[in-house]
Amino acid sequence: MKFLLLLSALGLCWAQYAPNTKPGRTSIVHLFEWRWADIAQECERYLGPKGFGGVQISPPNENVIINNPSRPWWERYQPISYKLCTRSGNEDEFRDMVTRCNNVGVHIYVDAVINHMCGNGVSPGTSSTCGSFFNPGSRDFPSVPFSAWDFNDGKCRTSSGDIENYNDAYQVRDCRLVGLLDLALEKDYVRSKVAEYMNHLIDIGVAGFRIDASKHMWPGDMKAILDKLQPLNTTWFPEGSKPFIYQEVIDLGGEPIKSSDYFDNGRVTEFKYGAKLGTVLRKWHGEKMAYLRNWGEGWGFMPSDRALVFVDNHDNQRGHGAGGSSILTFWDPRLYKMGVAFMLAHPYGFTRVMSSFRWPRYFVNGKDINDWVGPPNTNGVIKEVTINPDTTCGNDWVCEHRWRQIRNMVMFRNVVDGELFTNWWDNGSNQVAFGRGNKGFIIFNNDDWPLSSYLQTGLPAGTYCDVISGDKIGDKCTGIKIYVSADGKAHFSISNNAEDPFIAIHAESKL
Ligand code: AAO
Repeated sequence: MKFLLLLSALGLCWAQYAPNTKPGRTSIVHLFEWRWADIAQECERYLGPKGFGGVQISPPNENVIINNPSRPWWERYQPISYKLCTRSGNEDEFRDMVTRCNNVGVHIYVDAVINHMCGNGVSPGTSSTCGSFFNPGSRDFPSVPFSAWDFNDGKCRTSSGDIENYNDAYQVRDCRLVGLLDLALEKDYVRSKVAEYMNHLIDIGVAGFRIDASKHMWPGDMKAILDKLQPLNTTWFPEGSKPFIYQEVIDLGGEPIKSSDYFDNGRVTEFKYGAKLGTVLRKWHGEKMAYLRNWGEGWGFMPSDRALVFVDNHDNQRGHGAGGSSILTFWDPRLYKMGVAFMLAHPYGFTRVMSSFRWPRYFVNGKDINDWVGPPNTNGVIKEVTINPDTTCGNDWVCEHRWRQIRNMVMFRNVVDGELFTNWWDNGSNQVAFGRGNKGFIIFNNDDWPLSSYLQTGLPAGTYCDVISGDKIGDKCTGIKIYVSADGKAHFSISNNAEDPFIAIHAESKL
């Protein structure tokens, strides 16, 4: 028993699996391509008060400036140095953001691009976000510094030097991902430079890292880097806290590299989650919501305590990465809200909400030829996130996290945290419901006919405000009211034509 207690205590302070969010805050939001100044304000004016646990930010280190096409979003995945200056802001603005967000209980998670530097074919010069010189041809990045010794050119055995076959794990780890210069992470010097960058961010006060392109690094090399990291800044975190680590590994099955290869280092992105959920909600391939009864490990997903889950990410919402056409995004708002609500209500995994910018999507032969378009900008300068009187965002920022249905489900997840998955009900088709202990209940109608059912909610008797159609404001409800009787049962009716064909109630939406 004592031994177990000791293990769990060690587990707590040395757990890179724990998201380091404040108690009662259970989700993070990816504010894709936002400026640091806007994130700082969003933490104070919205994310803190609404119960968000943290923000995944775009890569903060210096990247190449790409002018053809004009400033694509993906230029940020081509590092030039580890100086903190990008289109999102400089180091002072970064520090200000981290401090202000931490001070309102919202933590910052950095997208760490450490597998590679910029593309092999980029011209040498100083076209970089801090103006640092670099020469991809001679593998020279003097601002780090990295030189030809620090790349995997000698190790890769494909004729192009690029990854040509995902069925060969050596290629995937030792060759260039789409031509990106592959760092030799087996070298202690390279590991130390990467760790120095990450420790700088930890010093400033970040809470963890998304490790980009983890599939393309040997798990042992990554472990060696993580072993060099210092504990989190004690201004905001308990002494000895480890950074939260979640690794981007695309494992949809069928390739030799598995998510489980990376469990020792931290959590891993579960890409099956969004791909499958999209297929179910779209009712493709004979899928139906009734099959979601054993959602999670029962669907062949990784263990819940290793998973970072999301409905869409910055890649697969625009056809990059993996998942394919089933992925739900803000472009399909009705199904998207259902998908995000299902994710936030269900206990599986640690949840990340996507927050996007709108771009001029344009399909030619099924492919979006504008999939490269960068964030809203004026002559390359990222536009401010303006807030409209109705609390939505302007300047083409979509701000899914501010949609009432999504924002209120983030709160739902906080309220039901730790409660069991209970009271599952389905009609054998696409009408399903489930509860979380005696704290919350959600019901969906994705069938083409109305839903009308009298169901066990598990909740104490009372009148509850549906947080999907409205908000509880004081003792009033601006949406649908649900009456739970003494035996925990309540009647629900949901038209198949409802704007949002689902209802959610929880302990704090009780009137
Ligand atoms: C840009 C240009 C390139 C140019 C390059 C260098 O677009 O033409 O060669 O610069 O000059 C992002 C963009 C890239 C961009 C890059 C650098 O997406 O277009 O390249 O910045 O600017 C793989 C990786 C995964 C990666 C994903 C995009 O494994 O790590 O590709 N995601 C991260 C970031 C991403 C970023 C990078 C990495 C690079 O999130 O934003 O790239 O830092 C299979 C494999 C996957 C593989 C995909 C895509 O997936 O399994 O591992 O992801 O292919 O290549 C079915 C299968 C599924 C398969 C999928 C697609 O769904 O089941 O397994 O089909 O075939």
